[in-house]
Amino acid sequence: MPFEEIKQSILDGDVDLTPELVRAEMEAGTPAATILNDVLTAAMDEAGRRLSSGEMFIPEILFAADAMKAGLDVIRPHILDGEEGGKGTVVVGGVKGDFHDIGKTLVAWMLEGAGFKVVDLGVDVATETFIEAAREHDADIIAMSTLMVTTMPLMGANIRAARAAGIDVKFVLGGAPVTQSYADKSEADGYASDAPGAVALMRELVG
Ligand code: B12
Repeated sequence: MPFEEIKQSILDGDVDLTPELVRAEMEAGTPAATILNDVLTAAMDEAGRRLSSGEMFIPEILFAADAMKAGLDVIRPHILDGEEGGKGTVVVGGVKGDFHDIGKTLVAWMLEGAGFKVVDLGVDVATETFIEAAREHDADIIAMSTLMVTTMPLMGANIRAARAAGIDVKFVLGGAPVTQSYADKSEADGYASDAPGAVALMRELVG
């Protein structure tokens, strides 16, 4: 079963075999979105499960993340939907103290593919950096990502700080622990649970 083989190569942290297998799967006609959701993301979910259960440790998770990114590189040109309609500038970043970058990067890529101008600040982004970048690039949206409950409150704090600084942008939140109800409580303008949802929401917000 090729899907299982690709997942295994990610869990093994094999940065050479993973892109090779993903390329073969693409050539066999499997849609990029299927590979993204059912294989690459599923493999990272399994890595997370194994991390929680003590079957995998942080260094192995890092290798798995690198293998997943090598697979993502192969499908990157195919997950950009190229549809018209993305307009506006989005500043994207992971909040201070959070180094998880895969989901945030995927969101940034898909926004770019949808026609948005994207300023990707990376991860571990300080409040002032979000604010300065939004000013400098005259952004329409600040999109923040976090994967940890410990750093999640920073999202609300960043929104309050940016509004207090007089920044006129919309705020979109995302990342595994984030929920619509947290976004509402933080007075964000929106939340999406995945990258395609992020694109649809931001199209609506700048529409
Ligand atoms: C890979 C990984 C790592 C790697 C990160 C490598 C990298 N370059 O990113 C490393 C090894 C560095 C790491 C470190 C740690 N990790 Co870690 N990690 C993961 C893991 C296994 C996978 C994350 C991932 O990449 N998923 C795949 C991507 C595609 O999914 P995603 O990020 O959720 O993104 C999607 C959506 O959420 C959404 N999205 C994401 N961002 C945004 C933004 C916007 C605006 C929108 C709209 C949408 C959106 O769209 C994305 C695409 O569909 C998760 C477990 C899991 N299943 O999530 C744990 C996990 C997130 N890590 C965890 C923890 C605790 C840590 C550590 C503290 C170590 C530890 N003690 O376990 C450190 C913290 C380091 C730090 N300060 O940041 C916990 C967090 C628990 C919690 N809820 O608070 C998790 C859940 C594991 C667990 N079960 O305990 N980790």
